[in-house]
Amino acid sequence: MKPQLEFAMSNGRGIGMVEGRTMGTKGFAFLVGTLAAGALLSGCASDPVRTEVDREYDEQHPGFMNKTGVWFADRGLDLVDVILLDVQFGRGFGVNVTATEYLQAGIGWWDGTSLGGRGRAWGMWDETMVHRGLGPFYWIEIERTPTWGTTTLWDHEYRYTGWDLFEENGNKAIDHDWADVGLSAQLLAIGARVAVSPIEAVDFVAGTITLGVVDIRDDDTRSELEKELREEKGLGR
Ligand SMILES: [Ca+2]
Repeated sequence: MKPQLEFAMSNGRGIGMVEGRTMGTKGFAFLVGTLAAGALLSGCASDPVRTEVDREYDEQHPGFMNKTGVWFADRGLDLVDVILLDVQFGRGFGVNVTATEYLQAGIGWWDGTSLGGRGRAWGMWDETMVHRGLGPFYWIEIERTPTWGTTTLWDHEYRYTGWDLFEENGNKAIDHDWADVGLSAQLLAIGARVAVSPIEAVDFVAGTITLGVVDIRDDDTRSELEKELREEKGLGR
């Protein structure tokens, strides 16, 4: 400020005028700065949950090594998610062949206990199931109650009656995703089921090649944290 005034005086101009112009420039710069900061802040404020997710994720997994560990764990779980496999004990009969929900064939009635895994969820669950159909017209009546296993298995409590094709997608508890390929068979007291999920395979590959940026199934550590926070704040997704 002072050197400018001296320069102005040495040029024989009025101090007030130069001072006014100087202040004016500064005022303009201040205004632009304020507007820019405001725009930046309002940009962040448009999704406060995301900011909080970043903060909490950093707090829970500080440093490069921790984040790398989480990334490997997420990829492992994504890979496990590709396979659904269980053995069944109970009563009934049935057979089903699935090559996506658009191409199925089968019939059955079953009431029993399953032991195995539904992706990253492992343990035992009771299941009753009535199913029959051909092609895309496949009717299912299913009720599943987890009884013992990993905590993730408790997300798989499920009940649905209707066309298999019209099941809600994106929910891991459902009978299967539209793209699943697999088969199951039950006879008298025992049964087995095996299926693979191409969608989970795509999720694994996408998470691997994008270093975890893309999470199609919304099931990585960071996505789960975001879901938790949104639920806490009642914002849903
Ligand atoms: Ca994933």
